[in-house]
Amino acid sequence: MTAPSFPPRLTLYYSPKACSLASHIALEESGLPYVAAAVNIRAQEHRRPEYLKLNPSGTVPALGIDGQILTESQAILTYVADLVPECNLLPRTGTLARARAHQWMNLISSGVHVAFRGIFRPQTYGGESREGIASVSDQSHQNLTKAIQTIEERLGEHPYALGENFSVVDGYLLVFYLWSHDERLQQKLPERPRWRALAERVWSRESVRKVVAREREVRAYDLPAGFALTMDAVRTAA
Ligand SMILES: N[C@@H](CCC(=O)N[C@@H](CS)C(=O)NCC(=O)O)C(=O)O
Repeated sequence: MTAPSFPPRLTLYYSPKACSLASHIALEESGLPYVAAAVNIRAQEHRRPEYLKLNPSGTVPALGIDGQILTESQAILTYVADLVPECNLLPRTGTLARARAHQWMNLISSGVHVAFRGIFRPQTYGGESREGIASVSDQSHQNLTKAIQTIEERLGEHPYALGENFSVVDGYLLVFYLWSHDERLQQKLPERPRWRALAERVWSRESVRKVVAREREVRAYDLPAGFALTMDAVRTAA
């Protein structure tokens, strides 16, 4: 048997401003070579037979690794971080800090992301009836409000989710901070000053601006006030 090559051939299938942005940021931070392949959900590209053949779940992110496919943000973020231990994108395996990272990633995936899905696409959980949609949407706003309170409590006075240093968790948190400014939100969300401060810190990273600029060339999505980005400035920096 031949040993796996290093670095593996990596292809990230992403959609602009989707949860795949976290994996996109992690790859850019890793410094590893990778191909970024856009699968624009708004254009229904995730339902194309070519993509479904590659990734039957039809979701993003999906990471091609030497021809195999890995899905689920938490798995991808962990895999990428472990490819480059020298970048400290996650704490070492076996430490409490590592478990804390998974605690965060699970909260984001099963709490925050799921609440947003219930708001943006209530049919997923409530079916097509008007009552089902209204009930899921309302409950999801409540769940999101609770998740925001948890995020604010857990961040405490630390600059990053895991304490003093940037990790893949912070890129994951940035994605949903951007979502929390989406115009489709019909109810006011609680103030979230700590989450905002973290998002601004993450936004100041060159890797993040580069990735967002790349994604916005596929679909020019809105950014919250204060997250200005001119493509010319990013191209000059790149
Ligand atoms: N649990 C998965 C969720 C993946 C997911 O739902 N991705 C969305 C984009 S944010 C998607 O592909 N939606 C298309 C669809 O469900 O049809 C993860 O965290 O990676």
